[in-house]
Amino acid sequence: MSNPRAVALIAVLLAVATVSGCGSDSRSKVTEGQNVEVKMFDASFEYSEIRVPVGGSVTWVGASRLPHNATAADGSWSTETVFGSLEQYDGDRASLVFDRAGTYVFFCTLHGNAQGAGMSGTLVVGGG
Ligand SMILES: [Cu+2]
Repeated sequence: MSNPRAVALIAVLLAVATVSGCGSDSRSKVTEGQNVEVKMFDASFEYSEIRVPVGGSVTWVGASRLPHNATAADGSWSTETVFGSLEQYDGDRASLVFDRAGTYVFFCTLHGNAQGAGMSGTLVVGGG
């Protein structure tokens, strides 16, 4: 037996599920602005993609009981340079200003790696 209305409803539900799940996984969150703040949770950054203009800043905020940091995969910047340590705990803040356009993979040296696995993300400075 086949109920046409039930079949149509299921088709609609499948379409909604497909659209909402399309393109990026649930971890993919983007923030953009002149001065943005990014929390460092346990084993993930609040945003997986951060976009600032040239001259913009990112403030990295510890938001967990574990220590974290943000470090460029190419070694060009790290929260360590302003915070003095790779271990930012809950409430610890480190602000970096980015004066050079580029796309940087960043990661937490304690919970991710330079290949973009684990606790990591992408920073786009001056992206068009
Ligand atoms: Cu970490």
